[in-house]
Amino acid sequence: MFRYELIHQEKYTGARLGRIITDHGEIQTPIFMPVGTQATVKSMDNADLHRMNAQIILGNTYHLYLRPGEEVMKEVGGLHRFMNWDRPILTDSGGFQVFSLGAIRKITEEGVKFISYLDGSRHFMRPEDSIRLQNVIGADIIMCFDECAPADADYEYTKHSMEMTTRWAKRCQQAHANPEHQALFGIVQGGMFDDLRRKSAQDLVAMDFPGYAIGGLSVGESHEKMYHMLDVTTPLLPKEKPRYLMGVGSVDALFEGVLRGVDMFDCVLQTRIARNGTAMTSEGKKVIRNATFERDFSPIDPNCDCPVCRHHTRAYVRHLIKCKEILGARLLTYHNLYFTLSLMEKMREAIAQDALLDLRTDVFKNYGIKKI
Ligand code: PRF
Ligand code: ZN
Repeated sequence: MFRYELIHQEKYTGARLGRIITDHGEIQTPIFMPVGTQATVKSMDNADLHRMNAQIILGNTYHLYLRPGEEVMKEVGGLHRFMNWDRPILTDSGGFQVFSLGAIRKITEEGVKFISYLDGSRHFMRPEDSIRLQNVIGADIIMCFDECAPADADYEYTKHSMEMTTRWAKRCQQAHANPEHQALFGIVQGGMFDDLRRKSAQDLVAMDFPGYAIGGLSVGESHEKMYHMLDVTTPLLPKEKPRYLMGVGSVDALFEGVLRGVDMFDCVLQTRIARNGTAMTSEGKKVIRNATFERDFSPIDPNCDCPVCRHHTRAYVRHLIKCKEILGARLLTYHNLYFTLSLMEKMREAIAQDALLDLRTDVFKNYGIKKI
């Protein structure tokens, strides 16, 4: 059932307009995927997500494995039923979360030993376990279990890590019990080394995955470095398959990724900064929590037509955030996601006209981003 269709490729850039077809419907690409780590996009319900036109959301195997656990997931029949979400879902494999959530860990060829962030209990996850869990969770797109090496890892460490990730990818492919309904993506690693990136991409492409992610970026390296690594990687990926840049979602990186041929993005930035009182607007990020906005009765973003901007003021949202009222976090989360999803829609419209560079010039100027 899973299929990617390339609709249009820009003449002078790598940008692609396309669509992904899954059992739970279509996704227009390039797309941003709101993150729903614990079977919820924090503070948003399904009606909110439909209203903002979220086409696909992301779940995390690591969190769902620890809570509510495999048995509950099995009994309810997967994450779609559990959440009552009927559009596409993608799950990350747990690899990255194990590394980013601290109290780990022994990484061996066999798998990863880690300590639960909930109760300190000991766990072991192998590539086969991640795939079994992702089969039970039942997302439309699932990810290989990988190691995301730190940005400052040396050549030898990164080489071994990348080669192990490729061996794990083979094991993931063999363990996958539901390839008819769940597309398993390979994840390119290789850190900040051109030759390791190329080798990773080549070996994974030879394994013929239905889609490819680019992992191990946005882990502390400069944006220039990240864009360079994308320049090295995306040209090696098959044109007829989707590409997903993991954990990236700032306005500048969304443009630069799309211009280099990336089709899918996810990031916790939008929802995380919302909860601490920051809005993404057409005029750049605004810390709505600041005193400047105490008597500002204009909308969060004058150029946004989301319900938050239509019905509420900066002063009101600031008040809610200051009082730690949960509605404050909710309103800003809605707006930030809406802002990002509309930006992706504008990008899709621009690509169809071979005009993404013009849109970038416009958006960057207003947002206050210097072109590099
Ligand atoms: N691997 C996986 N998930 C990820 C990453 C990765 O490298 C990143 C890196 N930015 C975010 N999420 N499996
Ligand atoms: Zn808005």
